[in-house]
Amino acid sequence: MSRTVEIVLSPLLLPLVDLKGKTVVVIDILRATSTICAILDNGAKAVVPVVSVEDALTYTSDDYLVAGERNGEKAKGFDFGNSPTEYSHSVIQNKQVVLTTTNGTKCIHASLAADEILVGSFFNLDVITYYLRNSENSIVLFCSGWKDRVNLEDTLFAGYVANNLRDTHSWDSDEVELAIDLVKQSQPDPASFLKKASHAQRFERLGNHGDLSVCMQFNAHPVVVQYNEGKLLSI
Ligand code: 3SL
Repeated sequence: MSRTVEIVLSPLLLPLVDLKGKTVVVIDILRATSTICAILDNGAKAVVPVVSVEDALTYTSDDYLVAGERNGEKAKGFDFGNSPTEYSHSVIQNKQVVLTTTNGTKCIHASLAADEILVGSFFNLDVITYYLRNSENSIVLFCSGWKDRVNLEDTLFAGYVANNLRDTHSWDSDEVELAIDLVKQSQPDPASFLKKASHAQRFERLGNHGDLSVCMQFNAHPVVVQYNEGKLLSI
């Protein structure tokens, strides 16, 4: 049977898509899924995505680091925030990172009906493309957006992935066409293109001048990240 690609541009649109038997790639470029790739590539054993700050704070053993943000800022009582730059090898080696974020970790939990859940970011673009090309499943690229609104950076990444699957997958979807057009518009410098994104502007207001360009480092953390029984693991 032929394999298809769909793009979900906002969590509000997820109910329109049947996830059964499919692979979902959750995308939150700024910054949850970028940070997850960095954490696992830098030597953590696992990331445990949880929905609420309260759930995260129940992980009190020394094996766990509790991390994440609300509205872009480190949540109260947490060890770490949600910047990929915080997670060096020496800090997280052999630890499990319990992570809750405003949008990204919620979308991982919203995808549980799928056959498989993966995490996508520019950090793992090539390896995830390779993995998806060789998978038997049809694919749903699920953009986390910002509080149910569509955003540029997740749509752009979905466009990159869909474009890379042209030879192996088909689509009948204006969302896919739109996302691929965005890739064309973003050339030759997609990181600069994203400076106008609302979340990039939010970072500026919060004094975060670095994470946009960090999260746009293509293939800097080449890990395939899969959700398995409550944990995200590098496979
Ligand atoms: O919404 C999320 O999941 C976060 O990635 C948002 S932030 O970039 O950490 O502000």
